[in-house]
Amino acid sequence: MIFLEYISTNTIIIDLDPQSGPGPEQYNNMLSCPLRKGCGEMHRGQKGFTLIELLIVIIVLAVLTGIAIPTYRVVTSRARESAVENEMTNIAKALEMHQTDLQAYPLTDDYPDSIEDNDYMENIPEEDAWGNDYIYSSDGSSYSLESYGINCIDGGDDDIVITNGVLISDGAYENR
Ligand SMILES: [Ca+2]
Repeated sequence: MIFLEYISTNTIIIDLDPQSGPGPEQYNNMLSCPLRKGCGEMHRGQKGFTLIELLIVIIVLAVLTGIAIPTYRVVTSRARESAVENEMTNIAKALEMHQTDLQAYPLTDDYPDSIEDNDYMENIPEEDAWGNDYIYSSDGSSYSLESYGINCIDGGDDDIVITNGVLISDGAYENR
């Protein structure tokens, strides 16, 4: 028979033979242990964390956090950029269908209505993954579709640009 008794937050007695368990005096000493001076102190031979060990743990956690946060940002930025490229590619396909059927791309002022009204694509997204408008311009014979990319301003290696069906600027990351 196993005798398990919880004495305090620091002491658990496991006694496989209740007949040989602590006597009344020992039992009372254990119960009063938290009240005795020095009871909670570390005994000789017991080891705790040293200040250096704690500092090492803190440094390791700081380094891991320093790696994890930038990595997370890169992963999310890359995912958004990839989504924008896919979206723009789908718009470009609709623009090509428009050009094939009507021998012209939609004029700047007719975009996106001319595509949606002719059923080349429904619900053309107006904003990219960063909440900025897609920039479309066309004179009918050629067009440019642009996202300002991660930095949300015109210019820089992060811009994503499709001109006449060709991806001429693919953003900050290599997504394909
Ligand atoms: Ca940009």
